[in-house]
Amino acid sequence: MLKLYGRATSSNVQLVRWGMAELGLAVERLDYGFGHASTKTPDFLAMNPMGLVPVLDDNGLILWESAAILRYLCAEYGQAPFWPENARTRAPLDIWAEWVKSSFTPALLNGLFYPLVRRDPATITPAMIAEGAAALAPLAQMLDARLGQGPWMAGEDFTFADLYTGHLLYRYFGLPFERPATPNLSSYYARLQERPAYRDHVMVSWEPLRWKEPS
Ligand SMILES: N[C@@H](CCC(=O)N[C@@H](CS)C(=O)NCC(=O)O)C(=O)O
Repeated sequence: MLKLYGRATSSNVQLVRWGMAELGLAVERLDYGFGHASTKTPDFLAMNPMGLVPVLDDNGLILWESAAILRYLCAEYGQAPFWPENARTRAPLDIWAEWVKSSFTPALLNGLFYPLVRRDPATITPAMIAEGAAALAPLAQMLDARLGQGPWMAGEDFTFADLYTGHLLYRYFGLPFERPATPNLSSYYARLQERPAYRDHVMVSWEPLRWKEPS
């Protein structure tokens, strides 16, 4: 059986775990990372020299980096239209997968999630949050424009691109900051929440990650 190392509260683990559920794959998930088993042991570092989750073990094939893991799972176990075989069909969708990882994710996590959840609130000012929100707004508007009437990133078909795009929206819509009006993105998020796998594996409370006064 596939083994996934990583805590359920990690957005990168959520991306992979949700993908596995959409692909109908059985998996044993092991709690590693913040608040759980250490990722800095020699055994773990031998799997992922970065000492981060997620790590996938597929029958001895060890993979790390969530985006690469998910692409592997789609290529190995997925089929069209979820994972288009034709490179010319897949590449325009893959742009969005890459863009979410390289642009939307750091803007959301570094600009808002860490300051609002993971850092000492005494060190955070309203101006910092406003700056984070202003940097993220045009990116959310790009997604809104791409989605149009949807229903999905590819149009009619739910594809791998929806995993990359959708997995951070629970944080995007759940954090307390000012968002621009994005009607297409809002209705897309409502549609995602109708998927049991999204509710089970992405809509996971981040409260265990909240900053605590050192004891
Ligand atoms: N680029 C990596 C980032 C992995 C990453 O930053 N993982 C975080 C959790 S989201 C982690 O392992 N944090 C340390 C910990 O939980 O102990 C990926 O996409 O897999």
